[in-house]
Amino acid sequence: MAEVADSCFLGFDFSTQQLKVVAIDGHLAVVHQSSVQFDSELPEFRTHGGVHIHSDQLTVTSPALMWVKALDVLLEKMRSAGFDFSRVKAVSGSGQQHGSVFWRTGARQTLNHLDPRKHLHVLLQDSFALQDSPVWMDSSTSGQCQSLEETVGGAQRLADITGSRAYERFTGNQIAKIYRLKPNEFSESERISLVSSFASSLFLGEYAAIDYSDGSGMNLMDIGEKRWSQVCVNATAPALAEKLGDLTPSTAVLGCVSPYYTERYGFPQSCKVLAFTGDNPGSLAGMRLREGDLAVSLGTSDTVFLWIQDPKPTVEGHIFCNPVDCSAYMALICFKNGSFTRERIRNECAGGSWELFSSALRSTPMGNNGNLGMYFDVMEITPPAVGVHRFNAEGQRVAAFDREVEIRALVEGQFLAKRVHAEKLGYKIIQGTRVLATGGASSNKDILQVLSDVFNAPVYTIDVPNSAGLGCAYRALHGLMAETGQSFSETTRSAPDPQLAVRPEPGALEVYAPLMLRYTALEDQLLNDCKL
Ligand code: XUL
Repeated sequence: MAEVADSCFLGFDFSTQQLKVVAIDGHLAVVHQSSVQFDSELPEFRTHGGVHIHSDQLTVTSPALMWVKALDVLLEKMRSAGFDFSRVKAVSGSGQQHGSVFWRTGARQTLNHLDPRKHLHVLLQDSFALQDSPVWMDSSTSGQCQSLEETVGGAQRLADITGSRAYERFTGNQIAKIYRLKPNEFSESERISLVSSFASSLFLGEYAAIDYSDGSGMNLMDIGEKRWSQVCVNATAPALAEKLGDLTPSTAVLGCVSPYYTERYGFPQSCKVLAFTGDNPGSLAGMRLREGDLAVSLGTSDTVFLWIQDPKPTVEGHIFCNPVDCSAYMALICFKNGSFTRERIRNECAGGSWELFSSALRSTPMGNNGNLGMYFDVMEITPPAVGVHRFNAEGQRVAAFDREVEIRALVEGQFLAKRVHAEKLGYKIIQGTRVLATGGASSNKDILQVLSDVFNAPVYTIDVPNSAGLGCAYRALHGLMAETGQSFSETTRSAPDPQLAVRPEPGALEVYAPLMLRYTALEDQLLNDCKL
């Protein structure tokens, strides 16, 4: 298709700390990338890491208008860089999962009539009933979680319906909290979007439906039936279903871009908007995950995800609908203490230098001579524990490690947790298993070496660190091809394969198999201590 070859497809990623875009051509080659950092480029919103942590330390929000302004800045940057918007045939994107945007009554009208002479953030400044959107880092909704599980018939029952037990960051529990604490803002809202469907609404000039995959992160959707679960919606807030709107398959074309983009930036009128989804589902697409692969994303949060056909939800981890194949699912485990914690230890133990951090990993042995650590700077999701816990080879608690030992203990502890919890979800490492790494820290070979050793499997990376944006650019292309019945894997067949980064060191299995058992036992002990 010559027309497709000359075309361009955009994937936006509204993540916690920045907004990014990846553009690919019809041959799947990346032709443009840009980003806007919230803290440094939009300092007027006074965020730290893209968020505001409130004084209770549990409530975490981001200004919805900051995300809108970031889109203005990004599109202007692309224009200044000479990006030719007239070639864009389709856009899609992703957003940090679970976050919610409360649109004020009347915002639909505003979206429908965007004046192309003005910036979006000027046009939409009065469009949010809640200025500060709850985001995935929030852990202030324990009460709501407890009450939802009780109403539905327990944690496992809720997981059977929605793919997850009640989690504090999941959107339904956040909405229940807003309904209770801010009833006026709740009733002033005519639509509640996820960050992803909010972002697609900006492009459509109309409220966009929530897609099945990101919708699975709300504790509100029946993931088998792919519709809102009546019992969950009713338990969350009154008349919620109408504020949530419809759900849509993640592979659906939602419509064409609003005339705003045609007139202001020169997008073609026919440019399609494909359903936006969550950033982890977007990464699954960007990594072109195959059944049997395990993907590890090393970002603000660290996540592990797997492609599964026949899900069996448990009270640990999450099952989401698959973003590229509506008949499949994905499993996801999220670890909140990801790059912030690595950066803290780098600052404290390596003078802020990744080079020194890496050399500490190179100069310490696999297994760290039995020293093991768990570093939960903020309340962790998996396992639900907080604080820094260090154990020496005899299993005794110690207050501190030497700097180099601390660095290895952190990285090993983070990866042991990932393997232990992936295996609890039924994942098995077999001959041919690939660990696919993505996210900021995936560019550090020494960190990847530890990952490879702990999993005793080769680690692959993809060239573009922004896998969610890339995945959504692929999804945008697939959205057009899907009309011809083509599968996602066929559409992306010619994309560059992940590159082998590192292989496990000889002897890794012997070192880490017993450490996995020790880690599991120490984690159990920690959780028991927390309950006392
Ligand atoms: C996933 C999760 C995080 C966010 C980060 O459940 O909460 O990975 O999606 O953007």
